[in-house]
Amino acid sequence: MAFHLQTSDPQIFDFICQEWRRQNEHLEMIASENYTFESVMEAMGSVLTNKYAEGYPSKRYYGGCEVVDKIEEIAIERAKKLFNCAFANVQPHAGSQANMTIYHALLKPHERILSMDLSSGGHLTHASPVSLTGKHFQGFFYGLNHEGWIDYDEVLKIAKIVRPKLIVCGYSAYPREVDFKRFREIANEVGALLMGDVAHIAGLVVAGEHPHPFPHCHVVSTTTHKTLRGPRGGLILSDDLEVASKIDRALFPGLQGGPLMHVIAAKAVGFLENLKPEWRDYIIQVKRNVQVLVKVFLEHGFDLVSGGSDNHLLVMRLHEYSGKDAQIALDRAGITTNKNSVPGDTRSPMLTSGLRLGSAALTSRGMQEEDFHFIGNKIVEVLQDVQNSAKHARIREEVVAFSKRYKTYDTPIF
Ligand code: DSN
Repeated sequence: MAFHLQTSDPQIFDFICQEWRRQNEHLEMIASENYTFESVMEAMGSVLTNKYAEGYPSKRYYGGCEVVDKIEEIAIERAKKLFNCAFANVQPHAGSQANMTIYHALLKPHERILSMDLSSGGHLTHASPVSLTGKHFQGFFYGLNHEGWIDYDEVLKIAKIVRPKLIVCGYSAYPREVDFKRFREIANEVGALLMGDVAHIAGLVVAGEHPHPFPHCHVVSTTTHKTLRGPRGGLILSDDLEVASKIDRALFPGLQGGPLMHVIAAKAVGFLENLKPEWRDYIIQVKRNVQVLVKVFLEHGFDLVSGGSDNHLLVMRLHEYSGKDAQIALDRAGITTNKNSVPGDTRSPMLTSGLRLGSAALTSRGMQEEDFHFIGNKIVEVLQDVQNSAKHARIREEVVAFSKRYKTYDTPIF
């Protein structure tokens, strides 16, 4: 197939081909990444990118929005059906914007947010001091107990002292289930609103494979690309219509300008996939595949935060070498992961003492338990000899040969 890009900008075309090859040949184990559907990429690469549509369906600031209005309405309806709630805003460009919108809608400047600290698995936009969210609002934090679990009594104790306006639950690196009901009880006890950031677990939630944030959360944010496997983007959901109208105004005109209609169409396409009965089969496989990794790592004496996993990811606590060393060694072997801080980490965020691994992307390529057994053992071989580049290069040959057996996409672009 000939592509316009190939002749108009061969340099960028070549880099896209290189990245396509990388995605085919490597084992993608970053817990927040996935291989989206071809249909999603087709919608994203469409003429919809040309259209400005500031506002909301039937209330736009531009003419010619009759088609994109229908697309956004479909995306909203599918999101509401998927999450079984009364309101969805499909316009956030990313999860960060979704979170900022929620704070902008529901809090006044400098009001208090209580969330999990970064090193325990929280997110920058959960009022971390280095994020705008931590400068405009006051962030207070809870962590994990020594075994790596949320201690809900401890959260309540902190909430009683802090008296936050908003409590955030839902994380970037927490391998266990979130008890939204318990969080709501805590929020009620201190008169706080409860926000669920389900970016990592959204695919599991809609499959019925993780407890649901509704009816417990007042508002929920998510990304659409991680375990949902849709396009890169954000989404805000609520069952409370008072919260909903504040969210719409806070997002536009409060925070964003023109919505990305090509991405909104792609979100709709992704949601349709998530609504299919086979979505649950995929998520069940994602969870089974993580369990294989847990078993292999525990058998080889590795230290896992909380001792295991209930979801799509696990976090390994490293002792003799850093997360950075582990990530680099695995990169050399063709296995893509990310270093991650762990509770009580004494190394800097650039080094860390942890490694986060997820199974969603490789499960999308069709890999199953026996494949994850092979992968787990390759990871062990690398980590048992983290400085041995020659050994990593040999493992890389095996990994590339193995990886090529599982298709990603037929063509580098559409
Ligand atoms: N970058 C995402 C992750 O890796 O979890 C969070 O924003």
